[in-house]
Amino acid sequence: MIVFKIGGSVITKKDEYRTSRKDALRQILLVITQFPGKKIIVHGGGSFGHIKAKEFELPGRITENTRMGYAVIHRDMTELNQLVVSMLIEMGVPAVGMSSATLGLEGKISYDHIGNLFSRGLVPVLYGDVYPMRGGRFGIYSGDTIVHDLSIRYKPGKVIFFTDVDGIYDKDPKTHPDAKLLRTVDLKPQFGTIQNDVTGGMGGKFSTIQKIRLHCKEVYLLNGNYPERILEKRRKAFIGTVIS
Ligand code: ATP
Ligand code: IP8
Repeated sequence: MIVFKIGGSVITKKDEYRTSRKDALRQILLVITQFPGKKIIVHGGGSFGHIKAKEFELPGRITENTRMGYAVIHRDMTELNQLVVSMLIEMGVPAVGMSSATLGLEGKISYDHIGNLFSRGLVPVLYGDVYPMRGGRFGIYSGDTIVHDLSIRYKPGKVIFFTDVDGIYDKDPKTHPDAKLLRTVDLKPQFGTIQNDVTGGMGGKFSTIQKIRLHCKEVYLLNGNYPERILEKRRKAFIGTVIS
């Protein structure tokens, strides 16, 4: 089984509210469909999630403001999910969207439901979303955390992350032109903060990947603007980061 995480940084314009990058998304999905066998697809929020989360101060306590934020973000994330699902269906994939807004109060996905879809040959498409927490709060369940939970449950052979950069660099490549792509990570990189991101950006992703790694053989990070790079069979020629 392979788990794919399609980053909001590549399928949306992260600083333009609710703006998708349909061509990039289509190219990524075309590559994903070339992988035989069982797969689960997860996508992030980009400008459909993070901008309003910041504006409405989510995650946070339940107030009139966060209640409205919850509704807006769930609507927007569902819209992005439907775009992903519709493209997959047009490609002949029996994809089914599933929100983490239906999570239990502990913030855990219903694996039973995923398993039921899975065992019937359907392809679940999950996404980062808001969810109700215990203790009078609303939470945000990041797509990266979903990938972690799925990894614990399914122990995938590979986990593949697509973002808008070539992989993990020694420092943020957007602000440091001399940043070096790390083919594998054996030092602690520096991570830049991202303005429109409430779930930790690449630094948060890196910590989650360390945990994912305990449950799967290989984690790949590559640029979703060049998704075909993942099809390169020779490990040395692959442009991206591999953590194994
Ligand atoms: P989303 O959470 O919306 O799904 P994503 O998972 O696609 O987004 P981001 O969380 O936006 O991705 O992280 C990608 C960004 O991380 C890049 O645009 C890059 O500028 C930034 N970044 C910061 N530090 C680093 C680093 N050391 N190596 C690589 N990218 C970095
Ligand atoms: O983009 C969070 O998921 P992520 C989505 O994978 C929201 O971190 C709602 C901000």
